[in-house]
Amino acid sequence: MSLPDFLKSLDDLMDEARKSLESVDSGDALEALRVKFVGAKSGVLKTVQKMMGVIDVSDKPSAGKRFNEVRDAIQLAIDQAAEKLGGGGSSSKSGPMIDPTLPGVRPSLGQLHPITQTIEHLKEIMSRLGFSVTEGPEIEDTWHNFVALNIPEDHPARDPLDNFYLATAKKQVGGNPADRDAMLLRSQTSTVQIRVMEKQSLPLRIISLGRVYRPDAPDATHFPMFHQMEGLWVDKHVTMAQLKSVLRLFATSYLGSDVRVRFRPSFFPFTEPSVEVDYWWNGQWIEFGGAGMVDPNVFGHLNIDPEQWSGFAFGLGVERLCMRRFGITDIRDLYRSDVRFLRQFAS
Ligand code: FA5
Repeated sequence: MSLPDFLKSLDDLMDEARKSLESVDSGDALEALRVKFVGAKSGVLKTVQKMMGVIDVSDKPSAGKRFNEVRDAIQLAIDQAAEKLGGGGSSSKSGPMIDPTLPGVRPSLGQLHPITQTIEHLKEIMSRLGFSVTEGPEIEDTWHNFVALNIPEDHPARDPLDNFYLATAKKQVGGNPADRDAMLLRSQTSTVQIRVMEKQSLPLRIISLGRVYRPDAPDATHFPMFHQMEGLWVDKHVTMAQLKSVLRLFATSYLGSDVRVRFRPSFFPFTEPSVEVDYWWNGQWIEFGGAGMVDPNVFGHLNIDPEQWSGFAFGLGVERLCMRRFGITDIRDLYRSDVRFLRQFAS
């Protein structure tokens, strides 16, 4: 075949493809044209390409160049026709056309865990009562977790069976978990009371929310890792009456004005007097925290004069508050990571 004949058949092919593609009016018809012109096995372009085999060697470069131009132009015309019909061009040649009248697929959005929602809510209530938020480390030394909190070395609360001492830290200090320098996962957020009084000047009014760890057997109301909200108010003339007012105000803001709260005499080494705080739920009293007036011995550890300053502190269980608000009856459900359960508590 001569070069002029070959170029003429390419031009004819281009004209034919353009005309048919201009008037195409459905996805099926377009697909038929695509197969006809550029189909990999028996498309017309394929047949024309084979004809190049009989062209003179010296004419091959010009024939090949024109062939490529025509192939690209036809492909472009196919893509533009697909675009006009609402399809996605060459990438969706064999796929279904989009039907814009169908309802969309709703994307699945994440949401905050009920505990995170509770923490945010508690912060918001307490900041309205004038408390600022502070943080402390989850890995603590025995000074902040026990000694400064007036928990002596022989106190059962320091027992290795009741705490998560860290093996690496124990090794560093010679294997004695009661050692002042031993490290452990903090068993209460009261550690933050000490850290704040070490650093900040008085008066102060803070809360701190975070994880604490105890080797408690899991049941409906206990988990080995849980959260507490610690509160501390130190000023001149802070009284037990203020402590009770703040906790009542907190409880009514969080649980509603019909909540029943009671204070029971109790004992904590770092507060004197001490109380336990309960709310009424599902026909029984549930303990949600401990509280009391800061013990003068704690002030003594921090060189704060108890004759001049007084304070109250409280530590509340965040899970118990969360469960009460969301109607969750088993704390373990919060940590099963079952999205079907967690999705019920959309923020
Ligand atoms: C304390 O941890 C004291 N630090 C509270 C405190 C702070 C007293 C400041 C005085 C002044 P207690 O061990 O009772 O106290 O724990 C406080 C609350 O944490 C409990 O009332 C309960 O709501 C919650 N809690 C305790 N253990 C668990 C557990 N294993 N799982 C879930 N919540 C728990």
